[in-house]
Amino acid sequence: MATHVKALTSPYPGSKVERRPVPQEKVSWSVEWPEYQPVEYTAPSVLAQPPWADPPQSNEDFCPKYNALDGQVERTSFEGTYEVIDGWPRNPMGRTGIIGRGLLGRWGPNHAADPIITRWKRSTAGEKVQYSETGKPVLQFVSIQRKDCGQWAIPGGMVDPGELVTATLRREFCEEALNSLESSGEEPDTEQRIQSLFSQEHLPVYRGYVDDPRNTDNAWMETQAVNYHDETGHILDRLALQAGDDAGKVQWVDVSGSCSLYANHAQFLQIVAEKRGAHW
Ligand code: RP5
Ligand code: MG
Ligand code: MG
Repeated sequence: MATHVKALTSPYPGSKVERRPVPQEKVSWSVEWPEYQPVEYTAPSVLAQPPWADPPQSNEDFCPKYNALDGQVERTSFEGTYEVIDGWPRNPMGRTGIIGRGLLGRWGPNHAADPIITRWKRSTAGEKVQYSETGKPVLQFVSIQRKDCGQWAIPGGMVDPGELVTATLRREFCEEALNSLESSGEEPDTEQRIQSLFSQEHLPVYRGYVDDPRNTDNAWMETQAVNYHDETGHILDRLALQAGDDAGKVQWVDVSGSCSLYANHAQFLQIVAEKRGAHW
């Protein structure tokens, strides 16, 4: 990804804050722009210092180790070494029109994981459905509707400090698409089905910067997107999808070039479609 687009949109999510407009040709830090005056914004929910957020830079006890594993917090970037100017980490993709952290908890990279769960679209007779013009089979993926913005997305979430990414992928899918946080009496074979889905050979899809609308000059999203595919459809056919946590709705969605999704999630799905020889 060369640059960001959604990370330049206003108002900033969950607020009335307008970003300083940044023309595409001035996004890169290598372009001199002495008049650049970004607005500062860190959401009240972050300033309240919940456990998932760093303290303010002004806190004397806060000595983050940037570009390193800082205790349990991963502060390295998939995009290489990022600059830290006067103690402020700098977005590796360039200017966003906002300084501070916005809605993000961490200064620098905020690491997430995106589980892309797929199956083939099938007719009622069980045949794979092919797209008429290309003759390619059609993939479906589990999509959630985010409560924060109403956009459809991959059911991803933040990697907790010290958590293995494989655990985040599974946990977020269960929380957002199966409502594991609230479901009481689980079907006896649910656990077994989840286990077999996530223990299969998986396809690494993407690692790096996310063009997330919450990004700022000093805090940004990065992710690892991984595809777990149910080739026969028999693992997932009896898993009841139920939205939970920060997801308001969940459903199977056909993978295609007309998918309009949160951040740059559609790009991740395009990679999956290409690697699996599916319609896009
Ligand atoms: C996106 O935000 C990532 O790709 C991931 O899907 C998501 C993680 O944030 P939350 O869903 O926890 O808000 O940038
Ligand atoms: Mg979540
Ligand atoms: Mg989420």
